[in-house]
Amino acid sequence: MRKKVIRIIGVPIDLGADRRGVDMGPSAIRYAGLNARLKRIGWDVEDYGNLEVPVPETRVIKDKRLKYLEEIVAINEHLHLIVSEAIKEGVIPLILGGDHSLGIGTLAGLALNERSFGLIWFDTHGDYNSLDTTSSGNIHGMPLAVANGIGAQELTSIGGVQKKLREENTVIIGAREMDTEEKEMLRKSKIKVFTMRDIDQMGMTEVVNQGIKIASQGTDGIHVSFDLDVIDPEEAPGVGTPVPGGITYREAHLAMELLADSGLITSMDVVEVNPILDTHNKTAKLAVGLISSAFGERIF
Ligand code: EXY
Ligand code: MN
Ligand code: MN
Ligand code: MN
Repeated sequence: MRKKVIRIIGVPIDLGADRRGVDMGPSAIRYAGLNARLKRIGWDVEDYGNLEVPVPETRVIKDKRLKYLEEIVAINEHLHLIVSEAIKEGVIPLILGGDHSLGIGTLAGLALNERSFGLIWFDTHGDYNSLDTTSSGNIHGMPLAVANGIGAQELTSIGGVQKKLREENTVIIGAREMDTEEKEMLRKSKIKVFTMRDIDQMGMTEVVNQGIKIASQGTDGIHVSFDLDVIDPEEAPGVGTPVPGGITYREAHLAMELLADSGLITSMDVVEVNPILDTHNKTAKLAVGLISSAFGERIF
């Protein structure tokens, strides 16, 4: 029986965010020893390398409400094909960011396949803004809305169908900062949002168990989208949009260990590691630890 293969795909994109530096996330995570760590826990690891990110020569912002739209469309068009190919070949795509606008291509690629997926989105933010609601114009604040068919046509049309995700199988965990209209839009959807208060009151075990139940109901597997800014900036300072009051190092590991126990993870992306804002590559090292926990590393 062929050992399960994890295919690492680097997407050094920083165009979806304001702060520069998150394009170095894939390198920082590789330098933190990702490949060797996954091999040590028994995985066959293929490294696809990095997608080409077209760095606009002049970095001209044509539309303030959709910054670097053309470049971000180009990258996510390419990414969705790579992700779809990985699923078709029966390997597990592990996408390293780069900012969360890459979630558009990942989810479009997953949706191209007949196997359905549930989605657990670990994030401080809702990433549910659209052309009409964004105040920053940063596309890393939009990927979940885009995957639900909401937003600029250039983004929602990547990968053909408009809606990539199933709202009733989609969960956000760790929310603690959302824009007003974004909140309204999310409330109108069937997406389940577990805020930091829910985690405080219910505990991470209960939240993740409920999240797994929702994401696995009638689906063939779970995609985990892990935005490092969900973790408290004291423990993960190297992120583009740090917000105090996040989940702890241990809560993050517990969540990944519970997901590993479920055996339901079929793909994962890990985003928003920004080494410039980090100390001693601490955030990338934490990302490697969390990925290892998600793929079965055991404490004992
Ligand atoms: N909601 C704010 C915006 O839309 O600009 C902040 C978004 C941050 C998004 C990061 C990826 O999680
Ligand atoms: Mn995000
Ligand atoms: Mn975020
Ligand atoms: Mn982010």
